[in-house]
Amino acid sequence: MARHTRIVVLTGAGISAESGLPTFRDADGLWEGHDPMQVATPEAYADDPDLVQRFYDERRAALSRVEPNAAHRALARLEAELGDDLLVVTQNVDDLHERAGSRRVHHVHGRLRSAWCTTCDERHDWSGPLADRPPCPACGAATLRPDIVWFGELPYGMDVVEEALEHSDLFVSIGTSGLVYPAAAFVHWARGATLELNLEPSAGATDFAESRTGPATRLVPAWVGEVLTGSSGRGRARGPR
Ligand code: BV8
Ligand code: ZN
Repeated sequence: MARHTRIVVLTGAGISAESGLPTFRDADGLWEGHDPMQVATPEAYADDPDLVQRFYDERRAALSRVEPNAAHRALARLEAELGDDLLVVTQNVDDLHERAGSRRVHHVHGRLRSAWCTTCDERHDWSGPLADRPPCPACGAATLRPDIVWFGELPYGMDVVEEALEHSDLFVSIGTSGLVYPAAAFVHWARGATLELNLEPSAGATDFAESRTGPATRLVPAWVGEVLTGSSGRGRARGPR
């Protein structure tokens, strides 16, 4: 591989689908009959905090019933080779990237296994429920909410993402429908080559120089193999297909 290639990978729910976690679009899109988009808002939390806490308590509990898959593991392998030249930016709130061995993972929409105290603003690694209003380990207040970015809230670390995309030689989007912003706009922030790996072309497929379709557990290890053996995989230079 010539000059070291700086790669930014964006992942969405599709990369965790084959681990058994429902995506937003499938699982008939409903949670207990609620549109997730309706539960994942500060307004919903103000109106019915128990409902929202239960929504996230169940998803947090479900994490212990699933494992990372070949796509997560392939990205961990790539990080082992590329080190700081790879950054995984994920919309997912699950911890499967980290459990597969990835270290350089940036959760733009938060993490299920983290609780945020709205009194002292501290964040705490958390694996149990929150619906029973446990006290904050720092200030004791019963004001722990899921450390999740809800619709209408500013995603985490947009400056980190913008910086990484500006200096990236390759931007790869995996398992995302490209319907939620600002993540869906990252392809436009990327300065280098662009590649989409998705079960079906996403809403932004034509914004990518190359778009491959298929399951992540097949596409991602194959792409990582190409990068590590230097047989391209570094996507085509910019510009629509
Ligand atoms: C903000 C945490 C402003 C919660 C999430 C511009 C235009 C239009 C709308 C907006 C806009 N700007 C802002 C908005 C509003 C909104 C938005 O985008 N709405 C959409 C619905 C139109 N955006 C926001 O509110 C954002 N905040 O803009 O703040 C602001 C500015 C200043 C100051 C204050 C505020 C915040 C958005 C984040 C919300 N939180 N998640 C939780 O998880 O419960 S978003 C959540 O939904 C996910 O994190 C993810 O981002 C999104 C779901 O998308 P995907 O992950 O792509 O999943 P999906 O099911 O859609 O698709 C799965 C894909 O995988 C499919 O393509 C499928 O084909 C593929 N697939 C399936 N199986 C496989 C596979 N691929 C490969 N292999 C497989 N096996
Ligand atoms: Zn506190």
